Amino acid sequence: MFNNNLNCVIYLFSKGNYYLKGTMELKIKNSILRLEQGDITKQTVEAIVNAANSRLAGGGGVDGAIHRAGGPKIMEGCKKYNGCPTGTAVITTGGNLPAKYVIHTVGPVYQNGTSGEPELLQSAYLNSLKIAERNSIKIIAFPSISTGVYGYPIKEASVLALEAVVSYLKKDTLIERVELILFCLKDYNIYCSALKAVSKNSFQ
Ligand code: AR6
Repeated sequence: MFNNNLNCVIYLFSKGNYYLKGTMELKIKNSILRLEQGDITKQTVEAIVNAANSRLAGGGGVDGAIHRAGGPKIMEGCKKYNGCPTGTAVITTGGNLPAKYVIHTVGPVYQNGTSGEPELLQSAYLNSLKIAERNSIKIIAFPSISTGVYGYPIKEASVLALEAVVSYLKKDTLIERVELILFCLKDYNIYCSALKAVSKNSFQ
């Protein structure tokens, strides 16, 4: 996919097939948005984002995995904050993780989709990107926020997530690469379909 004004390109790997395990990239001005299947705790990026809860108390899912892999320094960092309201974000060390920082954000618990969840979900992505930018972080990886324990339907959440990231990268930003790390192939494929739709709507 190509657009002269925005230099929008999707590079496909894995034998040119969208639906095989692989990587999909969209170039947006000077930045790259990348989709990848994998474990976020293993990413060699400057910051990974945690799908936390508003008490920053640790938990299951990706939150549990990040605290386990990164060690107690991350919780020490969390305790310096008085929680993190839904849609906002805070930053701590990455402890023993390959990533130097963890940005903790809190997505909404899905109720019916008409209780402000879309706006709160997009705020979680946007506020994480703003904190990254304020800390001169150029490469950041997100999990699929709210689509596990918090029950957000992933087809809707993926479009909202990618719309938020694309809109951010369309502005002047020093962030060079944003990665969405999807834990399973099914989720990765859903995000690939969403990226095709979002890139079409955003760049036509
Ligand atoms: N790497 C990448 N993605 C992962 C990993 C991983 N290692 N592990 C899980 N996921 P969830 P939420 C995916 O439940 O819905 C916690 O208890 C997972 O497959 O982690 O925002 C917190 O403390 C799913 O697609 O986050 C909160 O209480 C996605 O991460 C609550 O869960 C998000 O699932 C937050 O719920």
